[in-house]
Amino acid sequence: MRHLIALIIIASSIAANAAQKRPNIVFIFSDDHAVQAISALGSKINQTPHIDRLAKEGAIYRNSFCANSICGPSRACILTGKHSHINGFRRNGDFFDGSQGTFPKMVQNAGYQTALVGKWHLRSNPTGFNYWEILPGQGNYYNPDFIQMDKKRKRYEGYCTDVITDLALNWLKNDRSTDKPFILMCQHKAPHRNWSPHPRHFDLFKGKPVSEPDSLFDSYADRTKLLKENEMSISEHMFWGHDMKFRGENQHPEVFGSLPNREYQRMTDEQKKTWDEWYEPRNQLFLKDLKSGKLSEKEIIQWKYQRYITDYLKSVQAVDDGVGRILDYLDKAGLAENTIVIYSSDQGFYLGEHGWYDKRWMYEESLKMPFLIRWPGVIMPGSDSPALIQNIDYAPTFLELAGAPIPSDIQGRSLVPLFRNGGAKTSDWRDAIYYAYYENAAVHNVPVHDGVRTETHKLMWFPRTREWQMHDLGKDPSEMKSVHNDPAYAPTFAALQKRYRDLRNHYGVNSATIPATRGNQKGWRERNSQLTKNSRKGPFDIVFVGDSITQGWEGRGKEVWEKYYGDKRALNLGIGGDRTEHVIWRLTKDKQLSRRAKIAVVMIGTNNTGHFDQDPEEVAAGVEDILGLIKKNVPKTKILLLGIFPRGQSPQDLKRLNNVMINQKIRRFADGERVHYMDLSNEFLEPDGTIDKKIMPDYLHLSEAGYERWARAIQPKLEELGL
Ligand code: SGN
Ligand code: CA
Repeated sequence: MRHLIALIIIASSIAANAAQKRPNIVFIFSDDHAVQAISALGSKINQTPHIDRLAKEGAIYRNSFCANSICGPSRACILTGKHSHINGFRRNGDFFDGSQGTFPKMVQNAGYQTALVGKWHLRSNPTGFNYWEILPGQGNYYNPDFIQMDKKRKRYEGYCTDVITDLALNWLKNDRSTDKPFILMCQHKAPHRNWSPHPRHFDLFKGKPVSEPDSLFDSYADRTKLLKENEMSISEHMFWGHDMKFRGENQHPEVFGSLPNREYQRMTDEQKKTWDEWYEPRNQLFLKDLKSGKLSEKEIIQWKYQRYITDYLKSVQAVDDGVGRILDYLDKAGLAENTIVIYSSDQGFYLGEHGWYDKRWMYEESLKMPFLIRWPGVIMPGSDSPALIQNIDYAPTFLELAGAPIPSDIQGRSLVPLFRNGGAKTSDWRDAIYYAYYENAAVHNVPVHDGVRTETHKLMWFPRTREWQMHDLGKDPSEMKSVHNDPAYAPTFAALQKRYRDLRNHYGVNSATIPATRGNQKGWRERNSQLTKNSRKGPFDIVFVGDSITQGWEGRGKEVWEKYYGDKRALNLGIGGDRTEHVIWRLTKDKQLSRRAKIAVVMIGTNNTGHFDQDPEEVAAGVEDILGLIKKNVPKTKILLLGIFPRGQSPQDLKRLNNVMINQKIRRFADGERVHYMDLSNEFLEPDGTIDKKIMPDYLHLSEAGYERWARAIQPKLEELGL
């Protein structure tokens, strides 16, 4: 009994201490470090003793996920606590709006010092940091340049992972003021492609080939047909110099892509010498075997895998060394006790699973993010949490730790209640996470998809092919066979679909408003760039914005266009098949309609109805965003918004009914000044509400007579608006 009381007193004094003194936070964050390459999380192929220390002295979160498995987006989710479609950074190459609410600014306001070193990759400069020093873009492994706070670049000779650790330690030791709590974000480039190790790790796997994952030779059967379109396979998408570290010209274009090793080009002569001494003899040996023809296709892939995985794991090793140095310093400086240390990485990575490197897909290996945390006195050493956590949770967690208020529009949840609960789920914790990947038409050719993951199952949706995919993670942890069609899983499938719909609602995901490119389709790509070019010729008297019905002014509507607009400066911005989200993309990304136009005629949305039976409310929001963009991009332009034309032969046509409802909503966007609205339905409908083929041959697109009616109907309004 006495012991118990003593324990309670100690425990409560630890808690009181923690409450009084706000903890420091060291957030060590790497790039592309998969959980399969952390020994504390079950790696079978490497040892990470220093990262493992966090697990021993703190907690691991096994069910830790990203919201969008790609670099910039993951970082934007972390900074804002919001999903990509809300924080606006959906794909690499987007520009992060650093004026929005981010946790660094908020903890700074709450009295924290904030520091950031290493990879950033959000294009805009960091905001909310007392000190920052970042890699430009992806950064380099050897002799990296860093952008300084005065925007100048500075080159550090040495190995990037070590340089970043040095800079972090230097700030801790020399630059911060000791009278305030701090958060330090130490963000490595490693082990990102092209996986360039430090010489001290060259011999790490000498004579010990790394074991291969079971799915290295995945045939991509029994899942979405889009799997086969990937361009991230070890068998086909490894580059001669860049990935495989051969020198000179690609001697085997039939086996390797051609791209030189740019890291090698950055090395000093001495670094090159050390590098060559290790790589060259091994390369020559392989090339000799390859030339002699004695290697089977399988053996070549196996060699590529070994080269890839060993370089990757060696790059990881330097990160682990860096974690060790930081933990040592915290011990020595007496900071360990009141400093929370977190290790994480922007997303996971394929280490040969499904035959891949890279990430992006919603499969476990890249959906997962490592999350290890040590918080002496609060988190029980050795805890292992099953709770589903996500990178949108980090911002609210940091805010709570700093004693700052958590804004109500943050979508993630603070993890602090879990930390205080021994990692066990609180009863109100989430039962599923939502994931969305948006990079259509990008490197590695992974399709847009989204989905949900519960503790036991995963559901994915591929809009391009309109395919569902579902996995029972207990029975099929490697996700080799979709069971969405299996009758035995019908109730689970229905439940997951409901969870998917509800979570999309919960997080405000409306694909009609999320800019989307169709750049993976050649025809679209070509027309789009043509339109972008045409739009530069402005100013215009009149511009038509829309889909195939608008594009048709160049087809069946050609002569009518000539008659009505031939003597005007008129521009057609219609692309067949476009939905609201594609027009939004065009108006933002390609800046179509950035030149002055007197009048913009907008008619869009029938494809949202036709392809997905999308909810009228959602489509209307897409139209509203388009109006907003035009208003913003081309001030003074008057907008003539047209109700979506009727479709389908009969008035009972379900898609037509959807359009009717959308029109009921969008008519309200007219303000009588900038935006004017007209519904032309009566021009195209017979008295009984049917459609005559003479007007719409396919009950969707207009005939020449149809275009005549369109032009005639809007002419008075156009004149009123100044045409
Ligand atoms: C680079 C890599 C890709 C990688 C992306 C995104 N190619 O483009 O393999 O998927 O970065 O990575 S490379 O030729 O530059 O190595 S991310 O981590 O920044 O999202
Ligand atoms: Ca990354």
